[in-house]
Amino acid sequence: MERLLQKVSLAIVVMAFICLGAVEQSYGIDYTIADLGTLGGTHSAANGINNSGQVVGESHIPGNTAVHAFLYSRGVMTDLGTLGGIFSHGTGINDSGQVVGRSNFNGDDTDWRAFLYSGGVMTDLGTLGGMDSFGNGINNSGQVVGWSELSGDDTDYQAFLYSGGVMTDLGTLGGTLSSGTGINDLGQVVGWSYITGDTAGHAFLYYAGGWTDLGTLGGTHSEATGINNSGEVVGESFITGGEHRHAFLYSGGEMHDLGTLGGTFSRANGINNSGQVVGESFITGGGTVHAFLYSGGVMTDLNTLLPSGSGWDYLMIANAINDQGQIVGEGLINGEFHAFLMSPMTPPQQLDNILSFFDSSASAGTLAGSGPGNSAKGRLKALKNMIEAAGQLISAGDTAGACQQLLDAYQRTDGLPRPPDFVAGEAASELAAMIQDLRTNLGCD
Ligand SMILES: [Ca+2]
Ligand SMILES: [Ca+2]
Repeated sequence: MERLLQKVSLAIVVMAFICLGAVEQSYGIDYTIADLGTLGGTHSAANGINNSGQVVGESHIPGNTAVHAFLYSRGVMTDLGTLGGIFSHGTGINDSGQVVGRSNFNGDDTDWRAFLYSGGVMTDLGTLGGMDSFGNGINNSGQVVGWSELSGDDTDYQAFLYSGGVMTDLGTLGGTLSSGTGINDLGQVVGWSYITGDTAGHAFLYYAGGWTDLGTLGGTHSEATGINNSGEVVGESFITGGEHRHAFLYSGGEMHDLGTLGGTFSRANGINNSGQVVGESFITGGGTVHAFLYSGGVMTDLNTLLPSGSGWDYLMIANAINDQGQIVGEGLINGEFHAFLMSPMTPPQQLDNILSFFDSSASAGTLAGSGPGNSAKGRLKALKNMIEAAGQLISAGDTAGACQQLLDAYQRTDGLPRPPDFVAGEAASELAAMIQDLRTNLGCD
């Protein structure tokens, strides 16, 4: 009888543990987030990031009289200026710090040129014969893709590849219009193109003269926005029924629907070489866009990964992710939409963050030792010792030891009776979640 009861109570504990895990939706990595500020106006947005953490985008200038491309590097946002017109936008950056984008060039705000910014100089890449061109993507060889008008002004345009100082018309999937949106280090280009008869626009993959129609998720139109060095492509497509658009990931010759955060719309904007995808999605029905990260088969609302007390109202769009997992986009902070940079913490940073949270919560009184009098103080100190010991094991490279130490610490904060918790208070459950995140990041389970 006693054995049976033990088994039953163990089962309850195990079930409670599983339920807690499900509710927490622990992603495993804690993040820091930076407000990149503006060039003096009230709005900015980040569109691209390289593997050094340099960011490009666009920002209003003082007085909000214009929008200029910016380059953000080591805490400083630099105005890249324009080719002579009013507006410019930075759309992509490679690992050498070369920036691609578009700019007005002839004094007004109706004509555009693709630009390449390199070594402090912004260069007009010209066109395929018409007036306007847009630069959308760049790879580590400095090859640029975008679209250009073929003749005249505000007329037909097609995808171009700019390589070695020469702009080449890539053509189309059979229709009249196309646009290049991304290029990887192998020179594979993605974008969208009208198909024969101009009855629909489809996402495409172009390489060395060969075109692949990536199809759709069942609806009429699709559009690719990015490609990584494994040839995995992301974008958006109308789904079956034709009414709604969903983010897609094209890999292994198939287009996969990434779903949404709960609403009717999603769109993928970027992918890194680990296959992590970022984008935007309605969270309910047809309203309120939130930035998402899709990783390991799961789409996560980036807002659930914000550090507590970050000051951001919400993160609206994620536009790019680099190979370190750093994410850039646009969110609302203090009543203004600003460019953001989210960076995953390493395990040692995560552990320092846990200790800071521990100390600030203890001094604020939201975390206290459990039990009466001196035993409460002793338990609070004992738990901190356990977390510090885990930090020493991480530094020593003993991941298995750190995992065990962190499991012991977690079980003394998890709200479950066995083993008894060492701490209580409103911060205890967040502390438990942070410890569990670190365990996930270390690959403990
Ligand atoms: Ca024009
Ligand atoms: Ca416990």
